[in-house]
Amino acid sequence: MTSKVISIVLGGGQGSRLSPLTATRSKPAVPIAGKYRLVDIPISNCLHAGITRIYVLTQFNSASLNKHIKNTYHFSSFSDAFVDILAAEQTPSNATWYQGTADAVRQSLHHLAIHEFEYVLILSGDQLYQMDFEEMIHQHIDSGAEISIATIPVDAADVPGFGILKTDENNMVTAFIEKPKKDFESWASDVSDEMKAEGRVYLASMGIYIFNRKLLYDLLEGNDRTDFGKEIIPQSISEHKVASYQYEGYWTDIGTIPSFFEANLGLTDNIPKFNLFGENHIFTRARMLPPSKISGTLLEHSIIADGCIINAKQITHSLIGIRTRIGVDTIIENCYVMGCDSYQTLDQIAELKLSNSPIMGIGDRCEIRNAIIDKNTYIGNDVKINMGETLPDGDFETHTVQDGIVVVKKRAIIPNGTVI
Ligand code: ADQ
Ligand code: ADP
Repeated sequence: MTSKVISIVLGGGQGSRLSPLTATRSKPAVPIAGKYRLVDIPISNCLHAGITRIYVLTQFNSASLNKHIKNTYHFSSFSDAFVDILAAEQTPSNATWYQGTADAVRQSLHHLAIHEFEYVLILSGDQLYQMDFEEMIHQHIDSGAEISIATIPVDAADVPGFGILKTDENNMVTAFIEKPKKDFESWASDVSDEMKAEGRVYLASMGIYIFNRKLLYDLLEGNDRTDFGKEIIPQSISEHKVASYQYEGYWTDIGTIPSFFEANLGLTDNIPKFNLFGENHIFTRARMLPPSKISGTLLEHSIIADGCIINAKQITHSLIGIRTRIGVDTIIENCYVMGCDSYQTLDQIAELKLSNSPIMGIGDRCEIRNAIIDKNTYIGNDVKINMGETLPDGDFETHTVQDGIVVVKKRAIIPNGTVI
């Protein structure tokens, strides 16, 4: 059945919620878990389900996204599989960026038209989860629905961030409200005892939809509705057969700096909620990197990616991304260090040291806490980040602070002895 499906990954609007990580790259290209990119998550879920025709819609193209997709997703020339990026483009009929999720899909319909398919699976590009789309497709077909929405029970605190819906005894959606801010008690549903015990009694849309081909065209063509959550879905409930596909596994938003940070650090738990080691692992680019070399470091609850050279004193509850270099006596706690795109040569390093300039990576005797360090940064010696009182929010030349999390910007140079 999944051979009749085309998948569309919504790779992000103009939103700056992941800024400054998205300052120079498109959202799907944001690195996650030390060696992957955000887009690898929905793509891997599709591939595990046998859905092999995938479009990634993004507001702007970045070299890193193109390179990543091109170097990662290779298929036999005898198959019809592909992962293609569709960046918002100017065409004679459209001069602007995608106006919203539905508009993004509308603008890509002419690319879909050349394929044979019956169902379109629409996915968000900023969620961490492992879901069996094959089962969802089967349920969609068996129920005779025209639209299916993946749903998850959430608690009252989360309700204002989601589309909330009600279902009948056959799991058909009877009512939908996008992100209600107050007075939503009557939207509680009858959920499993386990969910009830956690106070998760509201059924939220996960922003994952299956549409029957014809209906999707009917809903998008000849109008200018821009959004699925605000317009298309609420307006479809009374006119079409809309099913809920309920999911109770781990699923989390990674579209904001705090949620992105928490989801990444969560991977260092003893038994993480998201399993990188299981059968449904995440695909990514196979790089020819050397193994990591570590000396004199006390490592606790940390993930170290390939190609690192680490001489730190202590790394606790942190992820260290590919090709990271960390100097002696440095302490790193609660950090996601994304790593580097290349190594500096010994000559380059010697030259920088002569002029007392930081070399790529993290220097000696640093202390860094609660931080995301973007790629290709030069953090000098004796740098202290977030070691004092909680910092107020702000945007500075080399870094930002949001909810106490310092994000050091890509390619930032932090001179020796800096205190942030
Ligand atoms: P949100 O996630 O808040 O709510 P939205 O901002 O529309 O909705 O984003 C959905 C996905 O599309 C995200 O991955 C986003 O990055 C991407 N996106 C947004 N605008 C885009 C654009 N112009 N071009 C390309 N991609 C774009 C939605 C639903 C809710 C549901 C939550 C679940 O509207 O009903 O509860 O998802 O997270
Ligand atoms: P990212 O989104 O990962 O920060 P960029 O758009 O900066 O990526 O880089 C695109 C690609 O260019 C990287 O994946 C990397 O392979 C390559 N690259 C970047 N900087 C260098 C460099 N100094 N030397 C060699 N290759 C580089």
